[in-house]
Amino acid sequence: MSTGAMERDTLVAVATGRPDGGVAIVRASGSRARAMLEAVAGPLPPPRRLVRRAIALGEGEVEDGLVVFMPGPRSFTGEDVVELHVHAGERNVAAVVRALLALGGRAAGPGELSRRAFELGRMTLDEAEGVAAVIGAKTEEALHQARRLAAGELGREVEAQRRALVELRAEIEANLDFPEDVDPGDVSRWREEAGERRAAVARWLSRFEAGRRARAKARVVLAGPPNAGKSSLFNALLGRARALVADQPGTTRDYVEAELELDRHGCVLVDTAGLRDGAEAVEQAGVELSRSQIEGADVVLWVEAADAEAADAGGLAQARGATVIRVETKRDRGLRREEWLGVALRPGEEPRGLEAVHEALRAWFSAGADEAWIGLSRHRDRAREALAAIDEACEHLIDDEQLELAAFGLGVAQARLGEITGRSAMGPVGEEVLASIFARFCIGK
Ligand SMILES: Nc1nc2c(ncn2[C@@H]2O[C@H](COP(=O)(O)OP(=O)(O)O)[C@@H](O)[C@H]2O)c(=O)[nH]1
Ligand SMILES: [Mg+2]
Repeated sequence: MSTGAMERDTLVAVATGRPDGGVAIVRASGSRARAMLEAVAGPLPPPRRLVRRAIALGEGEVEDGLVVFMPGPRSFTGEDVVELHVHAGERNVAAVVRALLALGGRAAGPGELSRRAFELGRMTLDEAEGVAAVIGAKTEEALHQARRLAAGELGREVEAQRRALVELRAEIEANLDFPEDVDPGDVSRWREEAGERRAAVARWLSRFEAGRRARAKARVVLAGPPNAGKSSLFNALLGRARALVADQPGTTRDYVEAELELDRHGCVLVDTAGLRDGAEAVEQAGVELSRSQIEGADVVLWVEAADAEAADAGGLAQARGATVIRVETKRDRGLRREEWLGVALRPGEEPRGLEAVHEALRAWFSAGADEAWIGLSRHRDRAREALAAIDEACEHLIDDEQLELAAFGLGVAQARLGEITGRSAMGPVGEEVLASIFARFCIGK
């Protein structure tokens, strides 16, 4: 559209999801938004007030809906925004969208509205990522962290460190013209200051894993020899009979998945075929699947029965970084592995020991949960780079001879931190990065 140089085209998007409910919201953002609203629904209502209007869709078609006008810059995008709340339903919504497009709008792509909000200074990049995370949250804890991110908690913390680096660098640079006049006491003070910034960033990084673990939907894989009671434990943990249980070994061949929620955490519980060698072809294929499940596990519940000899636990070698929780089943038949958790899940009897297994899983999730850093992996990567640059700067903060290099290192660190919020004049975020972040958003956001 060839409008004025500063003028952006007006985006039109359905803001509500699919499958739709009773109401759908069609949103328009841009310089033409208010004219669009006037054209379809008459005089502009007072700002931010939802009013009922007859919405003219062309060819005499009229929709009865609610409309709201949110003048920029106090709107989601920072531009004039209008919303039409109409009856949901694919055809009806499409008709409303068509009417707005006919008035000079352009259909928005994924994340385009959020991107405008970022470009017009309504949101920082980390906050926009927080909004996307709220929408994508699969567990309560993920939602909780996402809300904090969207509210700017991470950005403020990062910005405080970035500002401190800016000040430190400015102080050092003020001395660059006459480095020989620099007081050695100043150099060691600068070094100390840089060390504090370093420690703050290192602390974020050390808490990243705890944050990721707390919000992730972990894969908890039940594994062990055939007939150990894996499927029985799987069903008992879920509280329903999902997997087949039988007294002949080799019953479970494919792996079976089910969702399990523990407090604010979610996990995918996976029951697998018992590990043994020399089974016939189909079962052997199942054993191979088990091994790859163990490989992808966050937690392995390794199961052996109290009435069985120690099994070959070689399969556990596949459990890369996973935490292994050992459970002895059939405790009603004896006790062989005292230090393991124990359960008795005799068919038809009250299950015993389940709570301890749930508890062990909860403990895994909440390990360091109060310590959780809400940064996403993009934030972690930039923080790592900032840390390396501060380290480099520290190496040069030994005497008056390398101050320029030290200042340079601090500049790099400050730019990397600036990329987290996208607000730094020193570290412009590249188009590619922006495109990849906003492409993950949904249309209408
Ligand atoms: N007595 C007793 N039998 C159990 C227990 N857990 C499982 N079983 C029985 O052991 C057999 C194998 O159980 P299953 O869960 O299919 O084992 P899987 O092959 O490891 O999946 C079935 O007959 C179960 O009823 C238990 O705690 N006590
Ligand atoms: Mg089984």
